[in-house]
Amino acid sequence: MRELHDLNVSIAVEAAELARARRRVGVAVAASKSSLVDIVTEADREVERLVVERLRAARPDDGILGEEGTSIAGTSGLTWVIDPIDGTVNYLYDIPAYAVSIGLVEGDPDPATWQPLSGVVVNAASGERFEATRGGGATLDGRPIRVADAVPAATALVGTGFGYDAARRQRQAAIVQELIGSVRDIRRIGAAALDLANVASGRLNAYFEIGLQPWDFAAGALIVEEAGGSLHGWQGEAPGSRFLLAAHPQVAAEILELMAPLPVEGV
Ligand code: LIP
Repeated sequence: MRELHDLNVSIAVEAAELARARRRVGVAVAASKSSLVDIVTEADREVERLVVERLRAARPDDGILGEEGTSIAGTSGLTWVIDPIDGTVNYLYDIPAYAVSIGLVEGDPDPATWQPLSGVVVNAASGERFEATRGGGATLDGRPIRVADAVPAATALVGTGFGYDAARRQRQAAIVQELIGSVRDIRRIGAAALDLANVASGRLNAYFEIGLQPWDFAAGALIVEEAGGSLHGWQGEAPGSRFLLAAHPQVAAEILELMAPLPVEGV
């Protein structure tokens, strides 16, 4: 396990350096995906290519799932789940909140069944490195991290996010409108991997989002759990695209209660 995790860390750090170097010389939109505002840059693709190349060389029998299209079935029973640049819109606007996120899971890259083993999230702008191994705890730049102590929801700082479809964003905003009066405040940081890292390091009391993809949270979810936090899906389901909440277990219970009457299913 140590060897696999060290491989994850070294590749994520190298990938973050590439993303940072490309950011320095300027970034352009290469294409849009699910909507006009769901953009991909050439750097997203280049960073994914680098990560895949390194993994294929070191671990030819493993599977790989990447946001920018990589989908390789493995024979080893292990799968790497990659978001080459999470927070791509921040990256385009040079807002220093974008990250390389690499998770290693046992089983298929399906959040309902996978067993996360190793997770690394590197903020490519600041260089901060969040990491965890199953049962090994979570660290930031090598120092142990823990979720913040439990607080009442009324004083909880809550992160969230919005999708690339305008109508969906309006439905997501309606959920936030219902919740915002019952918590300290809302933060929209723009990168799920960093939102999860912020929960794990006590910079947020909670984070929830509807509509995430497996690569957005494959690494960050393990980092939250290993920092003493809990992950929740909607109405007892596994955390996933339909709904994901991360927080200290007590804070999560209160926020789930607050959100129970809200039209989350329809988002
Ligand atoms: C982003 C997520 C973020 C979400 C954005 C987008 P991307 O991922 O990290 O939480 O709100 O809509 O999905 O597209 O930058 O990799």
